[in-house]
Amino acid sequence: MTNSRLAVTAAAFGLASGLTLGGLSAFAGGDKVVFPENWDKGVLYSTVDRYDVKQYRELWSTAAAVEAARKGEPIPSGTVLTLVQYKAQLDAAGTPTKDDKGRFIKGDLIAYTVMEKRTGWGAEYPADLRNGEWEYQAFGADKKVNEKANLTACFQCHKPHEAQDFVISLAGLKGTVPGQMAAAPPPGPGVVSIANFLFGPESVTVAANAPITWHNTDGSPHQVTIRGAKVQRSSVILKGQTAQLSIADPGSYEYICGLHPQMKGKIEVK
Ligand code: HEC
Ligand SMILES: [Cu+2]
Repeated sequence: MTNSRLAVTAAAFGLASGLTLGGLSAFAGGDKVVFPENWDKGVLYSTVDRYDVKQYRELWSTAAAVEAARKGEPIPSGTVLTLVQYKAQLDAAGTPTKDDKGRFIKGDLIAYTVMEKRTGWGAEYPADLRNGEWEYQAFGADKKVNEKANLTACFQCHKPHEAQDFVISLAGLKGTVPGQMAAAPPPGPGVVSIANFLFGPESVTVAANAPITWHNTDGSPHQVTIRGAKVQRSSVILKGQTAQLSIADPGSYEYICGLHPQMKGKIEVK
């Protein structure tokens, strides 16, 4: 009796909440990822200032993965990548304060997100969601699993990065993050600069089929994703890099950053 009532409730809830509940049962694989107690014994391979959420983030890797990536070899089974989220320290106006290198300053620890790769993992997932042999898990500052985390979203957001084994910060792991900024393209009607997690100007007007150029000045990667009947995605744009897209049909288009969906811009095609 109790069991069948539970089943009915779960089914009804599943209909109402769609992906989330489906996600919980489909992604029970997250339980395979235990808290990486030795995360800070590995390699700190990158830090990220997140202007959008006012966080300072550290990206840690097990040593063997850094070694493999720097030799151009595949990321080995047993790799654990730990993203540690801290609040950025803020001034009285709520703006992140910066150190003498212009970087955010670490405040309170908020949470950890972890991805772990092991031979044979992920085989049970549908192809449109599977991230190779990676599993994902989220932990609170207390190192306990964050039961409210939507693990489906981890798979969805990392999925477009299949060509780099789903590791968005792979350039950092390889140590190929460009230290020197490439020259910014000369200003023009279709040129957008990305700085501090903002597109500037926010709105551009271009002719049909004319190139629109984005130049990233942030330490964090970005990826332009234009919405419309046909979704267009740029490559992942690292610091100092540019990417170009063009649109054939006149109209108004909205776009976001595929990595930070709260970043928004507009394109008018005449
Ligand atoms: C909205 C898109 C998005 C979602 C959802 C997302 N990530 Fe990520 N993830 C990123 C971006 C972008 C980076 C690069 C670092 C940064 O900007 O913070 C990243 C980096 C990481 C890294 C460091 C290795 C790498 O791939 O660069 C780990 C570990 C990670 N994410 C785990 C998770 C886990 C676990 C979840 C789900 C709880 C998750 N992510 C959900 C966008 C996302
Ligand atoms: Cu972005």
